[in-house]
Parts: sequence; structure tokens; C-alpha cells
Amino acid sequence: MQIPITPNDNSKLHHNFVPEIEAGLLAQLPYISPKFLYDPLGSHLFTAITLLPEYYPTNTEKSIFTEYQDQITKAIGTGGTLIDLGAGNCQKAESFFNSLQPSNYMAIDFSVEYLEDALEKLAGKYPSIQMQCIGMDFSKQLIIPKSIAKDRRTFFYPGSSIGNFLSSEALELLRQIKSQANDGGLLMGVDLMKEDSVLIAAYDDPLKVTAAFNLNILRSINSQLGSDFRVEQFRHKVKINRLENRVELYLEALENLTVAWPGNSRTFEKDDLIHTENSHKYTIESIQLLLNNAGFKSTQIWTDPKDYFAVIYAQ
Ligand code: AVI
Repeated sequence: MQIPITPNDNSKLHHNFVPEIEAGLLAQLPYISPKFLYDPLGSHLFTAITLLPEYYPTNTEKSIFTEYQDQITKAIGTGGTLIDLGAGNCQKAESFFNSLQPSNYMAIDFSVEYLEDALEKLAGKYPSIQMQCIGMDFSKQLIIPKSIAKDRRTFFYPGSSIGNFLSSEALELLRQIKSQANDGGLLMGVDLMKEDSVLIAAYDDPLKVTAAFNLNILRSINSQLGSDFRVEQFRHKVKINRLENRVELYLEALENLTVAWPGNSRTFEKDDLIHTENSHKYTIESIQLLLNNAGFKSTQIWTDPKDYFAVIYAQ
């Protein structure tokens, strides 16, 4: 396994992200970028979320992958390079290794420590696949190293992670994918709009795993910024925003408090909110429009019987 050190490697994380975090905390409506949810503990907590029965996206996407694996493989073709965006524990990509038989697998994630562990196990299991991983914040810019063959690139972006971007950001990312896919394409999972009760159960689960995942962002920020957030002074809050077609995650202050970090501080009053994540839900029409605007000419779409989730191959 090759682990390239790139300009986006996490070793530079602290230095690079302080101004961005500070700007969010000092904003009139404070916010923290959702990428900070995925520190090593946050990545494990997210994996735990995907095991919750209430968190339907993972199970539903998996059922579509299983049911339509042959059709998906036929659409993509075998061989080439599989580029896994937000690879996490690499399990979803692994489920396609036997059918797609990529010659190269490149795993990209914000949390490189978690990725390295996952990839090390995988490399031993599939010796015929060349594997490498990169720690990259591709929410800013997606740069595929020149060493990766240009032809037959399949970008793999499952889990409806595209939903965590504003539509302008999603459009930009999809444009960057399209421009680097060349004669390949994009296999993507997209969560579809549905009734409130299903969304609330998925994002405010009774075991409080999502609450822990959301609250952990404060510890992740403490280690990036040197701030003194205390998790017990906040609670997880979920709102459904029908106008924007999204689930919104917040942390709500339980009391009046001040958070300090080197060179600055922010006061919160009881009930003040910190916005931590948007999870946009699409319709088939709205995602197709976004893909077309990004330059993709054709799409093949597979859904589940309840139309909860869509898997799309775009070229
Ligand atoms: C990674 N992403 C697609 C998840 C979602 O559903 O938006 C993150 C998540 N947030 C809370 N639960 C899961």
C-alpha cells in the first residue's frame, strides 16, 4: 500500500483550518463545517449510525447495490480505476471489487488515520488491486494526482454525501468530478425527499448515536482550535427545512456560556444554536438537473420500492 503525502494531508490540518473555524464561530449565526464531524472518534460514530435501523440511507442503498449489481456493473464496465470519495471504512467500495474488478483503487477521505487502518486490512484481501489512500478535503478542491491513469476512472460517491453540500457547492464538486472522469463516470448514492417522521427518526435516533456524533464536533474543534467547548453544555437538535429540502443539524446551548480559544472567545446565550450540518434530500428530477448542469450527459437510475433512495450512474 502506498500512502502519498499530498498538500492536503492532515499533517497540515491544524494550520489550515483555524481561520475557517474561527470565522464560523464568530459569525452572527454561528456554524461549524460538517467535515469536522469526522475526526477519528467521529468517523467511528458515523459507522455506528450506519448500523442503526432508523438510519435508512445505508441499508436502502445497500439493498439497491445488491439487487442491481449486475446492471450497475454492466453500465460501468470492468477494470480501470475506482476512486472512492469519502471512503470511510471502504466497505461499500469493497462490495463492488468482485464484480467491477478494478485494477486500481484510490480511497480519499478527510480523516486519513481512519482510512489507513481500513485500507491496510483491505490490501491484504485483494492483492491484485493496486491500492492507495489520500487524506484530502475535497469539499474545497478535488485534485486527482497525475500518477492516476486518466482513462476509465470511475468516481464512487455513495451514501448521499453529496447532500451535505449546498447546491452551489455540489454543482462545483460534480463539475470537478466530470472534468477528471474523462471517459469514465460517476456512481453516486442520493437520498430522496420523504415524510418528516422517517427523517426525524434517522437523524434523532433513540439510542442518541447521532447526538453523540454531532456533539463530538465540539471536541474535534477543541483539538483543532485549542478552544474549551464543554460537550455537556450543548444538546443535539434537528430541524426539517422544507423550503430548502433538507435536514438541518444544530447544537443548542443549554445555558449562558463563553467559549475561549487562543486570541478570541464567543459568548452563547441559552438556546443559541450552532449550525453543524445540512443533509439535502433530492428528487430524481432535481438531481438529474444538477448532474446535467455539471456536464453529465446521461444517467442510469436505480431506486428501492419505497423510493427512499436512488443510485445513479452518470457519464
Ligand atoms: C454522510 N452524510 C451523508 C450523512 C447524512 O445523512 O447526511 C451524515 C449524517 N449526519 C447525521 N447522520 C448522518
